[in-house]
Order: sequence, then structure tokens, then C-alpha cells
Amino acid sequence: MITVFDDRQFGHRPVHEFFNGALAAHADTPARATGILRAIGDTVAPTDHGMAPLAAVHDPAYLTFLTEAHDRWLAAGRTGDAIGYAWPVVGRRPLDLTRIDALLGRYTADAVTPIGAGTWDATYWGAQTALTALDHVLAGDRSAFALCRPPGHHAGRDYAGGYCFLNNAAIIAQAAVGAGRRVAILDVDYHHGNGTQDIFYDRGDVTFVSIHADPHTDFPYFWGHPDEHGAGDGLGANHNIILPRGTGWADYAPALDRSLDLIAASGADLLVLSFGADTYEGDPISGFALKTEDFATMAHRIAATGLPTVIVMEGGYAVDALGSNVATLLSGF
Ligand code: SP5
Ligand code: ZN
Repeated sequence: MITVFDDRQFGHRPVHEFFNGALAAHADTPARATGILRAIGDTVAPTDHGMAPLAAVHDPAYLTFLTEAHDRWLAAGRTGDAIGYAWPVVGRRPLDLTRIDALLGRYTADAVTPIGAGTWDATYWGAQTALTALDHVLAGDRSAFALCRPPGHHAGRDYAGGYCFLNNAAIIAQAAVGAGRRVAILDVDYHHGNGTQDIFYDRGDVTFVSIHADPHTDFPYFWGHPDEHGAGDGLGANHNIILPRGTGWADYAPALDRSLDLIAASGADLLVLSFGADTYEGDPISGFALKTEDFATMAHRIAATGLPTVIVMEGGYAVDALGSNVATLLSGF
């Protein structure tokens, strides 16, 4: 299987995130990508598909914000990463916001997703990485791996969050729909893919299934509950399966089988797999207990659907084990 990667993704180097009321070392380190690259070997560079496939999913004003945010931060006399501190919770209405702190409040969902000097380039080439992996599958490859960093599944149409800026899985799902395919997205990151859910919530042409930690205990808290079924044309095309902290393979496997049944019933002919390795037992910020070999079993079961699959990297923070966890998953396809 081909792996797509672009070095410019190393330019995203967030220093801090808020954690338990203080600044802590950011979990999305460039070393995550290094570890994966070391374990899987050769990669191909993405081709540039431009802004159009990004703008098919994201709000143009949000894309402009992402391209300008760090420059605006510097122009305001700040140093380091741009990070918000005020969010418009009540009485929201469209306003002509100009101050960087107001824009950060408008277009970010939390204080764990700082924007640095290299963030736009990194996330732009991450999205191109995913689009190029999709090209390989549309051209007939059985599967392809997009080594995206930063991840994408917490980013919505007009907001960043959860370490994510551009929703790579949503961008390629939309591009695949444009190519005439019927798409399902399976999200197996430890955290709910709230951005992906949000983007397709009222659409029936893209099925979204996510297996994740209970939002009562885990980020992103406000979304991912089992009663979020979709709306309008999308009613019945959104499925959230929650599992308690401590879940190991014995209880994860039935949730995966149920997910794959839902995807088979959707009539999809192409699968986007949002893959987070933060379900691993050794993950420092998560609470499931999958073992490295479980990722091979996970892949076997997904591959048994026969669906052409684009695998998109999401989370996974046990840096020393990340390479072998990803390589083990890929070996199962
Ligand atoms: C893509 C993805 O997996 N995003 C996860 C975002 C979860 N952020 C909330 C948990 C924060 C815990 N951070 C601890 C950092 C200590 N260095
Ligand atoms: Zn995650």
C-alpha cells in the first residue's frame, strides 16, 4: 500500500496546550510523524489540488482566518503560537471581527489547538496528502494511507479544535462524492470525530460511523452521544458508538462489527477510515486498552468488507509505539 506524506507537515510545532488549568507540553509533536515514517519506510509526495476541494467543505472566511491568523497574532505584538482565550457562547450574531483574539474565539473551539507560523502550510499539505491518497484509490488501488499531521476529525466547516484545522477525512469524502462515489466514513480514533459529524450531519449521501470514548468522560464532551442520529436528509446516516474507559479488544470488536454492518447497509462503495492509534493501551491522553496486535485484527475485519479504503491519520500520542501500531494496522490491509 502506498503512503503519502509531505515534509511541510513538520512545520506545525505547537508548544503548549491548556491542560488541567495550566499550560502543558502539546501532545501533537512532530515526532509522531517521524515515528510513523521510521516504521513504514517509503512514501510518495502529494500533488497540489489547490484550494477548491478545501473550500468544498470549509467556510471561505474560516480558510482566510487560518491563512492569516499567525500573521495577525504577530502584528498584534505577540510571540509564539496564537491561542484564543474568549469564546462567543451566548447571543451569537454575525459580527465584523478584526482583533485576533476575537477571531480566535470565533474560529476555534478550545485552547488546545494553537496556530503557529508553520501551521497553515502543514495543514494545507496534510489535506493535499489525503487528496492524493484518494487519487490512488479512485485509480484502482485497494487502499492507500494518508499520513496527515496535524489530524483533522475535530475540525468543522468553520472551526479548528482538538489539534485539528482542516478536516482531511471530510475533504476527501466530499471529493469522492464529486467523483461519483458513495462514501462511508468510519472513525476509530479514541475521540469522537465531531467535526466530521458536523460537516455531514444533514446529508444522507455520506454515512458517518464513529466508535469512541463516552463524551461524558472525554473530549470533545459536547458531541458524540449515541442519540445524535443526523438531521433532515441525514437522519439515520450518523452513528455514534460509545465505549467506557478501560475497553479492550474483547469489547471493542463487537462495536467494530456493528459499525461495519451499518456501513454495509449504507450501500457505500468507498470507505474513508479516520484512524487514530490513541485507542492503544499505552496512550498518554486516552483510556482504551487495545494492544498493538489488535490493530492487525481491526484491519482484517475492515478489509473483509471489500471496500476500497483511504486510511487517514488522526490521533495517537504514545510516540514510542506509534510507528509499530500504524505499521501493524497497515499490514492488515
Ligand atoms: C485528533 C485527536 O486525537 N485530538 C485529541 C484532542 C484531545 N485533547 C484533549 C485532551 C488533552 C490532554 N492533553 C494532555 C497534554 C499533556 N502534555
Ligand atoms: Zn483522538
